[in-house]
Amino acid sequence: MQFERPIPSQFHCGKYQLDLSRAHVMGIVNVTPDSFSDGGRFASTNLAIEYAHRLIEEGADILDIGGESTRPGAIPVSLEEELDRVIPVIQALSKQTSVPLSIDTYKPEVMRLAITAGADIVNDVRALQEDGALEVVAKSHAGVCLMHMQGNPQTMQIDPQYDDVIKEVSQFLIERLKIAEQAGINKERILLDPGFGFGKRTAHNVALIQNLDKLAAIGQPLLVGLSRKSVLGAITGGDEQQRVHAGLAAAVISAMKGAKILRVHDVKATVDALKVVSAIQNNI
Ligand code: 8Y4
Repeated sequence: MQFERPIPSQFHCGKYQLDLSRAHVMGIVNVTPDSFSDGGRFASTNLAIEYAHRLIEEGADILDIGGESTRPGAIPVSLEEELDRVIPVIQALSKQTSVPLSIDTYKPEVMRLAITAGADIVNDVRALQEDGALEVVAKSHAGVCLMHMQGNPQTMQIDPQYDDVIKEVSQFLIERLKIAEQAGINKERILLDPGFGFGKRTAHNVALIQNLDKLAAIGQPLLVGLSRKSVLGAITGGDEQQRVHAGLAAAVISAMKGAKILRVHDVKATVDALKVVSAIQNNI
């Protein structure tokens, strides 16, 4: 029996070109006062930078830097606050490191200033639907991840409904891909993401994992974020800290169904697990 045939692909993002013949690990760096210290801006900036270096040592291929939580029900932060959180971190890391840096934001002004500060990828849970977002990315050389979400982070988990979740998610992603290309963003710069947990019930998330190969067949590299998410808790019964092993299973299944970038908290464990996938997929 043979595994899913890999689509050879390169991902162009800023000053980097990633060879996606193996799955890559995107490590999550949250720059929020609550996830770090209460010792003021300087302290949280330095803690985020230190944490980023640790993830690189653990084998992260990409770092995803975010200043606003997109968890269900999370409180939005102002543009100024978001910029104050993420820009100094991106500026420092782009000088200190040689891994692509991703900015997790839906705000065009954050995208623009992050790219100027050295960000290579825009990770947008709103798939460039905010006014001006397409133009900011089109004018740059940054890569972009277009993610599916039903509703908005405040209300998306209240009562998600689909007739056919696979069809609806793929139609949305195909439409946003077309619009991004028409705006002048080259295919080589575009990742697609089903957006696990973003306006989806457990059954929707499970159906999307089962059918990830159908989304991969759209032809763009897939980014998958399942790390520590509630679907894993629904399956195993664990709280967030107890979802690491479940997350590894999900990362391995995703990679075997064609996902090219795994957005994770637990970098070292995921890097090891994906080495096994790569060895099997490439007959090593
Ligand atoms: C426990 C831990 C429970 C984390 C929920 C969460 C994705 C993403 C997020 C994703 C892309 C999160 C910014 C939500 N998820 N970006 N961002 N894809 N592209 N929740 O799946 O991690 S934040």
